[in-house]
Amino acid sequence: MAKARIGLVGLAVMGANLALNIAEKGFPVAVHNRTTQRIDDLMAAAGDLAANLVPAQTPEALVAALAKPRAIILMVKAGAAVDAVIGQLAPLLDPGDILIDAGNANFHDTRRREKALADQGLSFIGMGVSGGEEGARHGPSIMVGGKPESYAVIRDIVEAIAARYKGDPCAAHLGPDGAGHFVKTVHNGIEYADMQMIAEVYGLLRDGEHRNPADIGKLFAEWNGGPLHSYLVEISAKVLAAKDAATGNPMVEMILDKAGQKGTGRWSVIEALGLGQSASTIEAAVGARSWSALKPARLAGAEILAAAEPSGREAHAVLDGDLERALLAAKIVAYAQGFALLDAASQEYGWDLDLARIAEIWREGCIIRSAMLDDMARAARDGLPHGQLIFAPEFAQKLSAASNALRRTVAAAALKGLPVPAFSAALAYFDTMRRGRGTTDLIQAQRDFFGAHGFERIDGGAGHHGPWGGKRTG
Ligand code: NBP
Repeated sequence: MAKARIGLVGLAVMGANLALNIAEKGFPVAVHNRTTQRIDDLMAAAGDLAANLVPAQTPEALVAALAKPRAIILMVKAGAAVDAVIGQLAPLLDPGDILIDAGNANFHDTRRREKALADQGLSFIGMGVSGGEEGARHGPSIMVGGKPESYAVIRDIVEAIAARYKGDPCAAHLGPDGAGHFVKTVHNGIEYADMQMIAEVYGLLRDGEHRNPADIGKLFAEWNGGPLHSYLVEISAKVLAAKDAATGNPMVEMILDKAGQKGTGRWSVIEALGLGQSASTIEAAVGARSWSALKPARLAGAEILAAAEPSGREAHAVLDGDLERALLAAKIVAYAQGFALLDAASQEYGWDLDLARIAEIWREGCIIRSAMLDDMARAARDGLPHGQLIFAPEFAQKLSAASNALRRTVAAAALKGLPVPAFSAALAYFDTMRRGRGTTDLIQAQRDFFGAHGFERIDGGAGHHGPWGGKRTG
């Protein structure tokens, strides 16, 4: 058999499906997995596509099966597994060969690996892949970071396997070293916020309006036909309609309310803070998942804090129309914060990220695909006023029109005693950004009082001190 065009290591859910996708697009792909049973399983399940798969039982066999320059995709667990596989493969490769990490790596690791491999004459591509199992098999969104000349070697394969939006592949080379993995991280951060906001709507309807899951699911299905059209709203409708086969109960009610997280949401928040930003909607979503893990404490809290049950007298019903607009407004803020974070990182690391292109490759294939992304791409192409998506005319108008619905929703939630951390964060950001004058004049005064930090005066000049005198501590 002729040499394979590309190799793939790691045949769990994502890797196996990506291998089948590559094979289906006509590229011979050599496949390897540490536990070799997975290789046999893939070959057995591949059907006709097995003709384009080259099983390699060892790393040596994998390398021997590849045409030069060799390109090998790693689709193993993020973290130590990636370093382990690189450690096995790198000594077997020649200068000019390319390793491509397609897992959810922390972009700092990607930058480190790129440097280390460059010293050995090897190229390293950090490639974020979104779309889950289905996306990997039939077309994910692919965010690439690395040297353009390395990407040129695999570009035809990447574009062939990616999702398409009206014919345009949802794959792009976005910048050097860690740029692709950073964009994937922020994608996941936005995903966290989007999922949390949808869950907040569910909570308000379930606990505030006593609606059943099937009914709430129908509402999401309706919304999916309008401006909220998105993969996450669509699957939420399906999830809420599903029944548990064992009990006949709504499936969602049989699921323990404790969510896991693997790191990308948290990394978005950490990076945002490190860059002097606050992606507060993402932070709220990450925090909500952490609180969800405190199940025993929350059960205890329900007893200990029972006296704090709100009277509910002042609370008004949350209207479906308000919720739809509130979700739209909050989602715009989450995406805007994500884009602001991308922009800040782009400046910090000199990546020159094209925000419009990023929005374009998120239009299909990825988990946050939604009708809004095409409009966001257009707004970013036109240039974001002050770098803010929420100031782009179309979004400023949408957000302003929906803001009172968001306000009523957050107010009703507060009066009913129902937590809506992501909605609240979105509203606070919106209200902060629409006020020219904030309250940090007092903070500056406090800082000067105890620490002689000095402040700028509104009538000019920095380094002023207030007339507080006395003893300063600090
Ligand atoms: P997992 O993240 O569960 O990783 C399992 C794979 O890693 C197996 O092939 C396993 O080999 C291999 N592996 C491990 Br663990 N340690 C290894 C080591 N020391 N040496 C060699 N191989 C090792 O698989 P996944 O869910 O398919 O995800 C793969 C990557 O894609 C991850 O980075 C994930 O974050 C990312 N991702 C996942 C999704 C999703 O929806 N699942 C979506 C987008 C991105 P073994 O079979 O021998 O144990």
